[in-house]
Amino acid sequence: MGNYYQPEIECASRETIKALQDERLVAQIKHVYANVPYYRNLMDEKGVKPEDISSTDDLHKLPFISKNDLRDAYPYGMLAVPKSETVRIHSTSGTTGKRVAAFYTQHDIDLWYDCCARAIMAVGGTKDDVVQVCYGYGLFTGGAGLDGGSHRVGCLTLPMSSGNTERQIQFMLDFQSTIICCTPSYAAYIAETLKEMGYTADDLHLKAGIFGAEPWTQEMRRDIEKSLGIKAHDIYGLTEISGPGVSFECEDQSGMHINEDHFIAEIINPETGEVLPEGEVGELVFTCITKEAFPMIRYRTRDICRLSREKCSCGRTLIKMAKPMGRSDDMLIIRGVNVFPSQIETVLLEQGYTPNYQIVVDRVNNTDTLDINVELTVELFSDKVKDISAKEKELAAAIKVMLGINPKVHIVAPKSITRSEGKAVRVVDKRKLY
Ligand code: DLL
Repeated sequence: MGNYYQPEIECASRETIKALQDERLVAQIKHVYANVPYYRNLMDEKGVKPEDISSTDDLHKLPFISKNDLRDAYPYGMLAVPKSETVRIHSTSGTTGKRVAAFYTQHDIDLWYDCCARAIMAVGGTKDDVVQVCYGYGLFTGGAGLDGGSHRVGCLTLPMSSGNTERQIQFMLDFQSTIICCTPSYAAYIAETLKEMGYTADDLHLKAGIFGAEPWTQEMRRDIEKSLGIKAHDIYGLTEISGPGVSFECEDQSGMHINEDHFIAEIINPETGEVLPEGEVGELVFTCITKEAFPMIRYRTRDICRLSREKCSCGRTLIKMAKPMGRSDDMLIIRGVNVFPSQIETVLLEQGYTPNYQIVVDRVNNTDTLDINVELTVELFSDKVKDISAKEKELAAAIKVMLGINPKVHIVAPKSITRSEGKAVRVVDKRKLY
């Protein structure tokens, strides 16, 4: 028997889930049509009425919405309940344009925490665990979500937030934390600091990590697992759809189970909007069927991945999404070639480098340039300039094989690339300045 939080849903038959989704979708569309003029207009423009939606098979009739709609409707234009019914706001960092604010009723918060509790139990969490939450607290959803989930499971919760890395490690040692939650790039930084402080994974009591909020590769997973002595699990979510826990990885570590009783997932062709058959790679779209305050309908996430209904060894029947390879708007087009930063990360880690790297794209004389700065590791240390330049060439050649274009690799001094305590900034695209 697996470690489930709500087995009646997590292991439900397809028919049960489909029936639940049908019923909830119909009610949700009535709710938004009646209460959100912005949606009503979009549906009217497309000629769809709530009566046209009788099951998930009708989902394709509904209009998409995107971040631009949220920006247009900012701050209160998408609210589907009276303001007096809401109890919380969370928000994105808003680095590109206006921020996006999401609202929650108490019921929305309760369901969100349940989703995060499922994620914690899926990595083996029980009330005997000590969960150290090192995602940021505040407007970011990471801290609040995993904190709420941890309480639901009954774990002893350490609400650390991110940063102050030596203190994180001290608490980890003192309170014998067993589960750690943070971004994968911060987990790598914690592992590096642990070593510098003279400790090894054996000094810790950690058994599992719940890492998400940014793309990370399988190679990075293996690195973190080794350096912290844990099993590293992925977790996915976005502020607009509640936060972490939209989907979560189980012990099988083969993709993330989507909480389908709350969110319906579709994969579309990002160019045409056409719904793609299961198994194809495309843009992930979510419809929230239980949200009261801020129900996103066919929300385009820009995340690129694929869905799979293959049977999972954990016993859960919830559909799985693959690790998103990046956002369509993070994809770089360099000399006409599509490049995801995660492809470069794969090569760097395979070649024995650390996940401390930076990608710089520029345009010189009308030609795109790709420069990759990566830190020299102690193991690869060499003080001969000749050796360094040979290593740079070797790495550039391996990246060329992966991408099909030639980068310029610069091996830089250890610790010279800024470490991340939250979401890592991997790419500097100077072309955007023009
Ligand atoms: O990052 C929510 C979250 C917090 C998820 C903690 C997991 C853990 P936002 O700041 O709104 O919300 O960013 C959402 O981050 O559209 C993806 O592009 C990316 N993302 C989130 N999780 C993953 C993941 C939170 N596991 C955006 N793998 C999403 C890859 C991820 N990308």
